[in-house]
Amino acid sequence: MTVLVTGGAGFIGANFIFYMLREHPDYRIVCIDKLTYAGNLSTLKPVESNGNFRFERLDICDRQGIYRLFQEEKPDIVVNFAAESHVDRSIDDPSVFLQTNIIGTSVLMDACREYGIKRFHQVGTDEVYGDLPLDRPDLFFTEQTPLRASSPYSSSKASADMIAMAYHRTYGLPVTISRCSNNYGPYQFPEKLIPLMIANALADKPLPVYGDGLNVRDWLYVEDHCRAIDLILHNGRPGEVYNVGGHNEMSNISIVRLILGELGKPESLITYVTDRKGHDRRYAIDPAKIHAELGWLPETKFADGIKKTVRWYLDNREWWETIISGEYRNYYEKMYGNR
Ligand code: TDX
Repeated sequence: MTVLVTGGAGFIGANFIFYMLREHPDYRIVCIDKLTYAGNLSTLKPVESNGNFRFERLDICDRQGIYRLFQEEKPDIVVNFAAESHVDRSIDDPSVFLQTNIIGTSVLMDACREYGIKRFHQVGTDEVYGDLPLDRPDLFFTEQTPLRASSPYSSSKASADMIAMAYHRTYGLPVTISRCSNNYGPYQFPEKLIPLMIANALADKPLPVYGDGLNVRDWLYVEDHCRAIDLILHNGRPGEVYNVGGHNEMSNISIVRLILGELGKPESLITYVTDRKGHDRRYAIDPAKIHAELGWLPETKFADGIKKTVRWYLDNREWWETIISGEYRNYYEKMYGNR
């Protein structure tokens, strides 16, 4: 079985590769990644000498390159993690989001049509459903919730989902889609809430909380997400969407306080800054379908997952300190300098 993993040098893709090589030691994993700012080859160091692993630097928008790779590798399964994923960057400049997330996905699926495939899995996001109000804790996103994306990022992901389903219906491509809630864990790029707050707290820098800090996200440990995708690949039904999330809603401010507590840093570091434009209020997944059909439930409790994550960032300072000392510094200045 050959699995092509796109975006495998990014946070969730890399964790998925580790998971698959561990759980399916007889599978061949071919990873492609454009190596944008968010993709880091050093992340894949632990598997680079594994005989069942191949890496190639390749953009999913590069049709010729993708077709050549399909000819060479004849993948049985494609799992598409490759995406521009940071909402704030998409507000600053949507164009690359549309290019990679929409056009790139269609190029991959064209290659699947051309060369044949057992499964094309699109890694989606709960953000395609828009947001829920804070005062209706009884509401959750189900697979039937209408798409109502708010940001350029989430609308590009919603577009990709619709195109994937169109390829299923029109060409019979065996497509599945997962829509997961916010992930956290090792190797997450420090522009995202949890690693950014850990890095700032360790440097005694202000922790920039957007708006009133009461926005709610539904957090899932990355390995639980990887297991969900593995189950969908093997037992999920083509043409189906599976929501993935663990009923673990938390406000941003409570996460920030928890991180400060873990690190023994003072709450005086918390700084409220201008809100994100169009900021989604609350995400909350109803995972009933994946639980009923595939038996999936999250295994890592948030209290344990966040401890493991903080520990990982403490033990792997070189990984993220290299990142925040480079090009990312310009981004940070631009986003937070005058906020
Ligand atoms: O500095 C910050 N301060 C802050 O208050 C940052 C970076 C974020 N926030 C808030 C905004 C959100 O309410 O924290 C929350 C989480 O923010 P992000 O980490 O940027 O994630 P989010 O916008 O929720 O989107 C994430 O989850 C869904 C991923 O980035 C997406 O790729 C995924 O699809």
